[in-house]
Amino acid sequence: MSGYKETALKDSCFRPGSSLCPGCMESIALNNIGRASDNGIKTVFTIGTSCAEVSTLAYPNVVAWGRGEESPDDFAKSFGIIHNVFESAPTVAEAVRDVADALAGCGAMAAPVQVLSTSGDGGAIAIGLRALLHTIHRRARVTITVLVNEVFANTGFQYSPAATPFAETSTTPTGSESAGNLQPPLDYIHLAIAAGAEYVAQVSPAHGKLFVKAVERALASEGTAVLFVPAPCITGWKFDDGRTIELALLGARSGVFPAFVWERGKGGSVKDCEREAAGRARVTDFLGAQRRFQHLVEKDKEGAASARPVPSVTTRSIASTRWSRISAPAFA
Ligand SMILES: Cc1ncc(C[n+]2csc(CCOP(=O)(O)OP(=O)(O)O)c2C)c(N)n1
Ligand code: SF4
Repeated sequence: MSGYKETALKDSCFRPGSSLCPGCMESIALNNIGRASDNGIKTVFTIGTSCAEVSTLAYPNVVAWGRGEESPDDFAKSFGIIHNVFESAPTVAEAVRDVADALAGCGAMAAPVQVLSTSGDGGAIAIGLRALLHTIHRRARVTITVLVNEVFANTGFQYSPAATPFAETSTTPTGSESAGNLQPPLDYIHLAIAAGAEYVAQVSPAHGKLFVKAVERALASEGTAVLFVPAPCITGWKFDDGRTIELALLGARSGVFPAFVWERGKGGSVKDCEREAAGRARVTDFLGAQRRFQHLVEKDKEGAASARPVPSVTTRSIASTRWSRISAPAFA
Protein backbone atom coordinates (compact mmCIF):
# COMPACT_ATOMS: atom_id res chain seq x y z
CA MET A 1 0.00 0.00 0.00
CA SER A 2 1.23 3.48 -0.78
CA GLY A 3 1.14 6.48 1.56
CA TYR A 4 -1.88 8.80 1.51
CA LYS A 5 0.02 11.69 -0.05
CA GLU A 6 1.37 9.45 -2.79
CA THR A 7 -2.13 8.08 -3.50
CA ALA A 8 -3.69 11.55 -3.43
CA LEU A 9 -1.33 12.69 -6.18
CA LYS A 10 -2.11 9.78 -8.47
CA ASP A 11 -3.95 10.18 -11.75
CA SER A 12 -7.48 8.95 -11.09
CA CYS A 13 -9.30 7.12 -13.85
CA PHE A 14 -12.42 9.04 -12.79
CA ARG A 15 -12.15 12.75 -13.48
CA PRO A 16 -14.34 15.81 -14.14
CA GLY A 17 -16.94 15.70 -16.90
CA SER A 18 -19.73 13.54 -15.53
CA SER A 19 -23.31 14.74 -15.23
CA LEU A 20 -23.56 13.76 -11.56
CA CYS A 21 -24.94 16.63 -9.45
CA PRO A 22 -22.11 19.06 -8.61
CA GLY A 23 -20.70 18.02 -5.24
CA CYS A 24 -22.24 14.54 -5.37
CA MET A 25 -20.44 12.21 -2.97
CA GLU A 26 -20.49 9.50 -5.62
CA SER A 27 -18.09 11.46 -7.82
CA ILE A 28 -15.80 12.06 -4.84
CA ALA A 29 -15.89 8.34 -4.07
CA LEU A 30 -15.20 7.29 -7.67
CA ASN A 31 -12.37 9.80 -7.94
CA ASN A 32 -10.71 8.38 -4.83
CA ILE A 33 -11.33 4.80 -5.88
CA GLY A 34 -9.73 5.67 -9.22
CA ARG A 35 -6.59 6.88 -7.41
CA ALA A 36 -6.40 4.01 -4.94
CA SER A 37 -6.81 1.46 -7.72
CA ASP A 38 -3.90 2.95 -9.70
CA ASN A 39 -1.56 0.42 -8.11
CA GLY A 40 0.10 -1.30 -11.04
CA ILE A 41 -2.74 -3.79 -11.55
CA LYS A 42 -5.34 -3.45 -14.29
CA THR A 43 -8.82 -2.80 -12.87
CA VAL A 44 -12.08 -4.08 -14.29
CA PHE A 45 -15.11 -2.21 -12.94
CA THR A 46 -18.61 -3.60 -13.11
CA ILE A 47 -21.16 -0.84 -12.64
CA GLY A 48 -24.87 -1.43 -12.15
CA THR A 49 -27.46 1.06 -13.36
CA SER A 50 -27.46 3.90 -10.81
CA CYS A 51 -26.53 7.58 -10.72
CA ALA A 52 -22.89 6.49 -10.92
CA GLU A 53 -23.67 4.76 -14.19
CA VAL A 54 -26.28 6.85 -15.98
CA SER A 55 -24.41 10.07 -15.21
CA THR A 56 -20.98 8.84 -16.29
CA LEU A 57 -21.48 6.20 -18.96
CA ALA A 58 -24.31 7.43 -21.19
CA TYR A 59 -22.60 7.38 -24.57
CA PRO A 60 -21.21 9.69 -25.93
CA ASN A 61 -20.81 11.49 -22.59
CA VAL A 62 -18.18 9.17 -21.16
CA VAL A 63 -15.45 11.78 -20.73
CA ALA A 64 -15.35 11.33 -16.95
CA TRP A 65 -13.63 8.00 -17.41
CA GLY A 66 -10.03 7.99 -18.62
CA ARG A 67 -6.48 8.12 -17.44
CA GLY A 68 -3.95 10.44 -19.01
CA GLU A 69 -4.32 12.01 -22.43
CA GLU A 70 -2.72 9.26 -24.49
CA SER A 71 -4.42 6.03 -25.47
CA PRO A 72 -3.42 3.40 -22.91
CA ASP A 73 -0.39 1.41 -23.92
CA ASP A 74 0.40 0.44 -20.35
CA PHE A 75 -1.73 -2.58 -19.46
CA ALA A 76 -1.44 -1.93 -15.72
CA LYS A 77 -2.75 1.62 -16.10
CA SER A 78 -5.58 0.67 -18.41
CA PHE A 79 -8.97 -0.24 -17.02
CA GLY A 80 -12.21 -1.74 -18.26
CA ILE A 81 -15.83 -1.00 -17.39
CA ILE A 82 -18.74 -3.36 -17.83
CA HIS A 83 -22.12 -1.78 -17.44
CA ASN A 84 -24.53 -4.39 -16.20
CA VAL A 85 -28.17 -4.39 -15.17
CA PHE A 86 -29.20 -2.70 -11.96
CA GLU A 87 -28.96 -5.70 -9.62
CA SER A 88 -26.01 -7.77 -10.77
CA ALA A 89 -22.76 -5.81 -10.43
CA PRO A 90 -21.31 -8.19 -7.78
CA THR A 91 -22.22 -11.27 -9.85
CA VAL A 92 -20.68 -9.85 -13.01
CA ALA A 93 -17.56 -8.93 -11.02
CA GLU A 94 -17.36 -12.52 -9.82
CA ALA A 95 -17.67 -13.77 -13.39
CA VAL A 96 -14.85 -11.47 -14.51
CA ARG A 97 -12.72 -12.75 -11.62
CA ASP A 98 -13.39 -16.35 -12.65
CA VAL A 99 -12.48 -15.69 -16.29
CA ALA A 100 -9.32 -13.81 -15.31
CA ASP A 101 -8.29 -16.64 -12.97
CA ALA A 102 -9.01 -19.25 -15.65
CA LEU A 103 -6.94 -17.33 -18.23
CA ALA A 104 -4.11 -16.89 -15.74
CA GLY A 105 -4.36 -20.58 -14.76
CA CYS A 106 -3.85 -21.81 -18.31
CA GLY A 107 -1.09 -19.32 -18.99
CA ALA A 108 -3.13 -17.23 -21.45
CA MET A 109 -2.85 -14.07 -19.34
CA ALA A 110 0.24 -13.15 -17.40
CA ALA A 111 -0.71 -9.79 -15.93
CA PRO A 112 -2.93 -9.73 -12.83
CA VAL A 113 -6.36 -8.10 -12.78
CA GLN A 114 -8.33 -6.62 -9.89
CA VAL A 115 -12.12 -6.47 -10.04
CA LEU A 116 -14.32 -3.89 -8.38
CA SER A 117 -18.11 -3.62 -8.57
CA THR A 118 -20.13 -0.47 -7.93
CA SER A 119 -23.84 -0.32 -7.20
CA GLY A 120 -26.26 1.95 -5.43
CA ASP A 121 -27.94 0.66 -2.30
CA GLY A 122 -31.08 0.02 -4.36
CA GLY A 123 -29.09 -2.23 -6.69
CA ALA A 124 -27.06 -3.93 -3.97
CA ILE A 125 -29.34 -4.36 -1.00
CA ALA A 126 -32.87 -4.06 -2.42
CA ILE A 127 -33.33 -5.78 -5.77
CA GLY A 128 -29.79 -7.21 -5.83
CA LEU A 129 -29.44 -8.45 -2.26
CA ARG A 130 -29.47 -12.07 -3.34
CA ALA A 131 -26.75 -11.47 -5.94
CA LEU A 132 -24.67 -9.58 -3.38
CA LEU A 133 -24.92 -12.21 -0.65
CA HIS A 134 -24.22 -15.17 -2.93
CA THR A 135 -21.15 -13.54 -4.41
CA ILE A 136 -19.90 -12.96 -0.87
CA HIS A 137 -20.92 -16.49 0.12
CA ARG A 138 -18.81 -17.90 -2.72
CA ARG A 139 -15.85 -15.91 -1.34
CA ALA A 140 -15.30 -14.29 -4.74
CA ARG A 141 -12.00 -12.39 -4.72
CA VAL A 142 -13.57 -9.06 -5.66
CA THR A 143 -14.17 -5.67 -4.08
CA ILE A 144 -17.83 -4.71 -3.87
CA THR A 145 -18.62 -1.04 -3.32
CA VAL A 146 -22.11 0.12 -2.46
CA LEU A 147 -22.80 3.85 -2.72
CA VAL A 148 -25.39 4.28 0.02
CA ASN A 149 -27.55 7.34 -0.67
CA GLU A 150 -30.59 5.67 0.92
CA VAL A 151 -32.82 6.05 -2.14
CA PHE A 152 -33.25 4.89 -5.73
CA ALA A 153 -31.97 8.27 -6.83
CA ASN A 154 -31.82 8.15 -10.61
CA THR A 155 -35.37 6.84 -10.97
CA GLY A 156 -37.03 9.38 -8.69
CA PHE A 157 -35.78 9.05 -5.08
CA GLN A 158 -37.89 6.08 -4.05
CA TYR A 159 -37.35 4.41 -0.65
CA SER A 160 -34.54 1.89 -0.34
CA PRO A 161 -34.02 -0.52 2.57
CA ALA A 162 -30.97 1.52 3.60
CA ALA A 163 -33.17 4.53 4.41
CA THR A 164 -32.82 6.11 7.84
CA PRO A 165 -36.01 5.98 9.90
CA PHE A 166 -38.49 8.80 9.26
CA ALA A 167 -36.72 9.97 6.12
CA GLU A 168 -39.05 11.41 3.53
CA THR A 169 -38.69 9.74 0.14
CA SER A 170 -40.98 9.86 -2.89
CA THR A 171 -42.61 6.59 -1.76
CA THR A 172 -42.54 7.31 2.01
CA PRO A 173 -44.02 10.80 2.08
CA THR A 174 -44.56 12.89 5.18
CA GLY A 175 -47.82 14.50 6.14
CA SER A 176 -50.55 14.52 8.75
CA GLU A 177 -50.91 10.74 8.54
CA SER A 178 -47.42 9.69 7.62
CA ALA A 179 -44.03 10.26 9.24
CA GLY A 180 -41.86 9.16 6.33
CA ASN A 181 -40.04 5.83 6.27
CA LEU A 182 -41.13 3.63 9.17
CA GLN A 183 -38.59 0.82 8.68
CA PRO A 184 -35.17 0.61 10.34
CA PRO A 185 -32.39 0.22 7.77
CA LEU A 186 -31.55 -3.29 6.73
CA ASP A 187 -28.53 -4.47 8.72
CA TYR A 188 -26.36 -4.76 5.63
CA ILE A 189 -23.08 -4.77 7.53
CA HIS A 190 -24.02 -7.85 9.56
CA LEU A 191 -25.42 -9.51 6.46
CA ALA A 192 -22.14 -9.06 4.59
CA ILE A 193 -20.16 -10.44 7.52
CA ALA A 194 -22.53 -13.36 8.03
CA ALA A 195 -22.40 -14.22 4.33
CA GLY A 196 -18.62 -14.69 4.59
CA ALA A 197 -16.94 -11.41 3.68
CA GLU A 198 -13.25 -11.09 4.48
CA TYR A 199 -13.32 -7.34 4.96
CA VAL A 200 -16.28 -5.00 5.52
CA ALA A 201 -16.15 -1.26 5.98
CA GLN A 202 -18.60 1.62 6.14
CA VAL A 203 -16.55 4.65 5.32
CA SER A 204 -17.01 7.88 3.45
CA PRO A 205 -14.45 9.76 1.31
CA ALA A 206 -15.00 12.58 3.83
CA HIS A 207 -12.59 10.54 5.96
CA GLY A 208 -9.91 10.86 3.29
CA LYS A 209 -7.09 8.69 4.61
CA LEU A 210 -9.40 6.11 6.09
CA PHE A 211 -11.32 5.83 2.83
CA VAL A 212 -8.27 5.39 0.64
CA LYS A 213 -6.80 2.88 3.10
CA ALA A 214 -10.07 0.95 3.08
CA VAL A 215 -10.10 0.78 -0.73
CA GLU A 216 -6.47 -0.35 -0.82
CA ARG A 217 -7.10 -2.93 1.89
CA ALA A 218 -10.19 -4.17 0.05
CA LEU A 219 -8.34 -4.54 -3.26
CA ALA A 220 -5.63 -6.56 -1.52
CA SER A 221 -8.15 -8.92 0.08
CA GLU A 222 -7.89 -12.65 -0.59
CA GLY A 223 -11.66 -13.00 -0.14
CA THR A 224 -14.64 -10.73 -0.74
CA ALA A 225 -14.30 -7.17 0.48
CA VAL A 226 -17.38 -4.99 0.82
CA LEU A 227 -17.28 -1.20 1.18
CA PHE A 228 -20.46 0.60 2.09
CA VAL A 229 -19.94 4.25 1.21
CA PRO A 230 -22.35 6.68 2.89
CA ALA A 231 -23.20 9.05 0.05
CA PRO A 232 -25.15 12.18 1.02
CA CYS A 233 -27.38 12.93 -1.97
CA ILE A 234 -27.93 16.64 -2.52
CA THR A 235 -31.21 16.21 -4.37
CA GLY A 236 -32.64 13.26 -2.46
CA TRP A 237 -31.62 14.38 1.03
CA LYS A 238 -32.46 17.97 0.11
CA PHE A 239 -29.53 19.90 1.48
CA ASP A 240 -27.69 22.99 0.31
CA ASP A 241 -24.90 22.75 -2.25
CA GLY A 242 -21.43 22.67 -0.77
CA ARG A 243 -22.33 20.75 2.39
CA THR A 244 -21.66 17.19 1.21
CA ILE A 245 -18.48 16.60 3.21
CA GLU A 246 -19.83 18.40 6.26
CA LEU A 247 -22.93 16.20 6.22
CA ALA A 248 -20.95 13.01 5.77
CA LEU A 249 -18.78 13.91 8.78
CA LEU A 250 -21.83 14.91 10.85
CA GLY A 251 -23.48 11.61 9.93
CA ALA A 252 -20.42 9.68 11.11
CA ARG A 253 -19.74 11.74 14.23
CA SER A 254 -23.37 11.74 15.39
CA GLY A 255 -23.48 7.95 15.11
CA VAL A 256 -26.19 7.92 12.44
CA PHE A 257 -23.70 6.64 9.85
CA PRO A 258 -20.66 5.59 11.91
CA ALA A 259 -17.39 4.95 10.11
CA PHE A 260 -16.56 1.33 10.79
CA VAL A 261 -13.99 -1.20 9.62
CA TRP A 262 -14.07 -4.93 10.25
CA GLU A 263 -11.69 -7.67 9.21
CA ARG A 264 -12.24 -11.41 9.61
CA GLY A 265 -10.13 -12.68 12.47
CA LYS A 266 -9.36 -9.19 13.74
CA GLY A 267 -12.81 -7.81 14.56
CA GLY A 268 -14.14 -4.35 14.01
CA SER A 269 -13.72 -0.82 15.24
CA VAL A 270 -15.67 2.40 14.98
CA LYS A 271 -13.71 5.47 13.89
CA ASP A 272 -14.22 9.16 14.63
CA CYS A 273 -17.31 8.71 16.78
CA GLU A 274 -17.43 8.87 20.57
CA ARG A 275 -18.65 5.76 22.39
CA GLU A 276 -20.73 7.86 24.76
CA ALA A 277 -23.69 9.54 23.10
CA ALA A 278 -23.09 12.72 25.11
CA GLY A 279 -19.71 13.21 23.42
CA ARG A 280 -21.00 12.86 19.86
CA ALA A 281 -22.07 15.49 17.36
CA ARG A 282 -25.76 16.38 17.65
CA VAL A 283 -28.06 14.18 15.62
CA THR A 284 -30.40 17.13 15.36
CA ASP A 285 -27.75 19.10 13.49
CA PHE A 286 -27.33 16.25 11.01
CA LEU A 287 -31.08 15.96 10.49
CA GLY A 288 -31.65 19.70 10.54
CA ALA A 289 -29.42 20.24 7.52
CA GLN A 290 -31.66 18.02 5.37
CA ARG A 291 -35.15 18.90 4.28
CA ARG A 292 -36.09 15.20 4.10
CA PHE A 293 -36.29 15.44 7.90
CA GLN A 294 -37.96 18.84 8.13
CA HIS A 295 -40.99 17.25 9.84
CA LEU A 296 -38.71 16.25 12.77
CA VAL A 297 -36.54 19.31 13.21
CA GLU A 298 -37.15 23.03 13.41
CA LYS A 299 -34.66 25.88 13.25
CA ASP A 300 -34.53 29.20 15.07
CA LYS A 301 -33.62 32.51 13.40
CA GLU A 302 -29.89 31.81 13.81
CA GLY A 303 -30.28 28.44 12.08
CA ALA A 304 -29.82 26.36 15.26
CA ALA A 305 -31.73 23.10 14.89
CA SER A 306 -33.93 21.57 17.57
CA ALA A 307 -36.17 18.51 17.54
CA ARG A 308 -39.87 19.08 16.93
CA PRO A 309 -42.17 17.33 19.40
CA VAL A 310 -43.05 14.40 17.15
CA PRO A 311 -45.13 11.69 18.88
CA SER A 312 -43.23 8.47 19.62
CA VAL A 313 -40.27 9.62 17.58
CA THR A 314 -36.99 10.80 18.99
CA THR A 315 -33.87 11.78 17.14
CA ARG A 316 -31.98 9.52 19.56
CA SER A 317 -33.81 6.48 18.21
CA ILE A 318 -32.64 7.44 14.73
CA ALA A 319 -29.04 7.66 15.87
CA SER A 320 -29.08 4.36 17.68
CA THR A 321 -30.41 2.36 14.72
CA ARG A 322 -27.04 1.73 13.11
CA TRP A 323 -24.87 2.54 16.09
CA SER A 324 -26.36 -0.10 18.39
CA ARG A 325 -25.67 -2.77 15.83
CA ILE A 326 -22.06 -2.08 15.05
CA SER A 327 -21.07 -1.39 18.63
CA ALA A 328 -22.49 -4.78 19.67
CA PRO A 329 -19.99 -7.22 21.26
CA ALA A 330 -20.45 -9.68 18.39
CA PHE A 331 -18.18 -7.49 16.29
CA ALA A 332 -15.24 -7.56 18.65
C1 LIG B 1 -34.88 -5.08 -13.07
C2 LIG B 1 -34.90 -3.57 -13.12
N1 LIG B 1 -35.81 -2.91 -12.41
C3 LIG B 1 -35.82 -1.56 -12.43
C4 LIG B 1 -34.89 -0.87 -13.17
C5 LIG B 1 -34.93 0.63 -13.21
N2 LIG B 1 -33.88 1.17 -12.40
C6 LIG B 1 -32.67 1.48 -12.92
S1 LIG B 1 -31.64 2.13 -11.80
C7 LIG B 1 -32.82 2.04 -10.60
C8 LIG B 1 -32.58 2.56 -9.21
C9 LIG B 1 -31.16 2.54 -8.82
O1 LIG B 1 -31.07 2.88 -7.45
P1 LIG B 1 -29.72 2.69 -6.71
O2 LIG B 1 -29.15 1.36 -6.99
O3 LIG B 1 -29.95 2.99 -5.28
O4 LIG B 1 -28.76 3.76 -7.36
P2 LIG B 1 -28.87 5.36 -7.36
O5 LIG B 1 -29.73 5.72 -8.51
O6 LIG B 1 -29.43 5.77 -6.06
O7 LIG B 1 -27.47 5.81 -7.54
C10 LIG B 1 -34.00 1.47 -11.08
C11 LIG B 1 -35.21 1.26 -10.28
C12 LIG B 1 -33.95 -1.61 -13.90
N3 LIG B 1 -32.99 -1.01 -14.61
N4 LIG B 1 -33.97 -2.95 -13.85
S1 SF4 C 1 -29.25 12.55 -7.39
FE1 SF4 C 1 -27.98 12.31 -5.56
S2 SF4 C 1 -26.70 10.49 -5.92
FE2 SF4 C 1 -27.59 11.13 -7.89
S3 SF4 C 1 -26.04 12.48 -8.82
FE3 SF4 C 1 -27.42 13.80 -7.66
S4 SF4 C 1 -26.50 14.01 -5.61
FE4 SF4 C 1 -25.54 12.27 -6.63
